Order: sequence, then structure tokens, then C-alpha cells
Amino acid sequence: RERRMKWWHEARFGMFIHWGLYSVLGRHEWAMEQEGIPVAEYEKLATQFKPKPTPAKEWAALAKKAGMKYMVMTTKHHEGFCHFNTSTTKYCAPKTAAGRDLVKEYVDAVRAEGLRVGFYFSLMDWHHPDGARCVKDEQARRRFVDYVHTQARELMTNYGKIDVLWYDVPWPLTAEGWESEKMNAMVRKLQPDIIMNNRSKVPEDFDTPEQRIEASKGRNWEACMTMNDSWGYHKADDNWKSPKACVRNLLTCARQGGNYLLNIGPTADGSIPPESVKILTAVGAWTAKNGAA
Ligand code: FUL
Repeated sequence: RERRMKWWHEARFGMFIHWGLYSVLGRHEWAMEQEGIPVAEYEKLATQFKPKPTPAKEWAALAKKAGMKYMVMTTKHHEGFCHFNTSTTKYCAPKTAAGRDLVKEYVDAVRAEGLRVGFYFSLMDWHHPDGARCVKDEQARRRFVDYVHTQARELMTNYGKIDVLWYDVPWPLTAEGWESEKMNAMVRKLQPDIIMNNRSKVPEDFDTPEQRIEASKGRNWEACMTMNDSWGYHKADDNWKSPKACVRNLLTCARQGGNYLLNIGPTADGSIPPESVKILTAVGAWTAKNGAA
């Protein structure tokens, strides 16, 4: 494990990207759930999700400039919309208005900057009809777990070497329910050097303190944080941290032996909010002078 994790420890600093149909709304990546938007209505957002050409190139260039060494993009958030081409559903970027595989585009852009590639993948899924009832109905669980494992297999098969798999929110199942051990063994077989987080209810390689810096005893860890108070693009959230605060967080993580995963929430067309560009550019000026760790 330590051999596999060497680059990750040296990296220290990564970019998190929360991007999805919720970016069209510009409120919250939980809007579907928080506002009780029915599936059929929420699905219509896919007709408005038309990113400009290769926004990931802008993200990757900014990440590099900021001194970040890896990136982690939402391939599917809780809303269930897939940025990748999948055999499991039509609810994915290549088969809707976007008209192309945004994961492929992202992977190419990240590699072109010489950065490491990470995939965020939500287990919880509000779109899939079995996503909630799987907890009470064994047939539903079987279908849903097959669905999720197939998507994980696609992500681990179709994009070359992937460096990080960042699971999220295992609600409503247990590790047994998700068949997490089996899923993660499959992932490792396909990607022997991959680094996995702890959110499939199996500890795996690293812990994920969220919106706080907290060293894990005897465990690798990465603090994920936002620059304002939102993960997804949020029009009204202007509570931006200063570049100084971000540098301070980076240093605190580094000093305590952890990584810092700092989030951007691009708009629906893929543009990075100007405030985030400003902050990361200033952080980059600092890391260029002092080094990230
Ligand atoms: C949380 C999610 O519910 C948030 O939307 C976000 O993705 C964060 C990183 O993880 O648990």
C-alpha cells in the first residue's frame, strides 16, 4: 500500500470538481432532494446541460497553476446523471444534450497537464427506481447493486489508468448490501495501483474528513473543502474564503501529514466561477514560490 500511495502523499494538494445537472439550477447539488423535485421533472435539466467545448482543459490548467497534482471529478453525483458513457442507462451525457463523454474529455485534459486522474462516484442514487427501495426489497437490491457495480466496472475499464476512486454516500445499504468488498476487489483487479477512499463502508486506503481538517490516527487522510460554502455551483453563495485561508489550510494539512482536496463548482457550461479562478491563481503564486509542502 505505501508504495502505491507514494505519489499521493507527495502530491499533497488536489482539485475536487462538482459538476452535474444541479449546476444548471445553480442552487445546491442536493436541490433535487432538498426541494423535492420529482424525477421526471429533474430529468428535463439534461436538455439544458450543454457544456462548451472541453471545459476540463481550463480546470486542469488552473489546477496545475495552483500547484495541485491531481483532480477528482464527479462522474455521477447523488442525482444519478452519468457524465460517462454507460450501458446501464440513457441518463448520461453522451445520450443527452451534452452529446459526448465528459469523463473521457476530463481524463484527456488531466493527463495532458501531467496530473493524476481521480473519479468521484456516488453510491447513493436518487434517479434509479431501486435506489431507495433496495434496502427493503431483495430483488431491488440485486438490480441496483448490479447497476452500480457495472458502472464501477465501466469507469475502471474504459478510460485507461485511473489513480483515485472517490466513493461517496453509501446510504441506504451496508457494506454487505453494497457488496463493497467484492466491488473493490474488482476495482483493484482492473486498476492494481488505484487509491480508494473510505466511503464504500470499507476503510480501504484513506479517510475523508469533510469541511474540516482532522488528522486520522494511523490512517492516510485527505481533507476535502470548498472555497465558498457549496460543492456544486451556487449562484447566491458569495461566502468566499481568502487565498490566505486556503494556503493556511494546505499548510495545516501538510504539516499533519494529510492531503487537501479543494473544490470548484463549475457552471452548467463548465466555466469556473471567476472568484475561484482568482483564489486559485493567488494560491498558485504562493505555491510556486514556496512549494506545496
Ligand atoms: C457529501 C455529499 O453529500 C456532498 O454533496 C459532497 O459531494 C461532499 C463531498 O460529500 O457527503
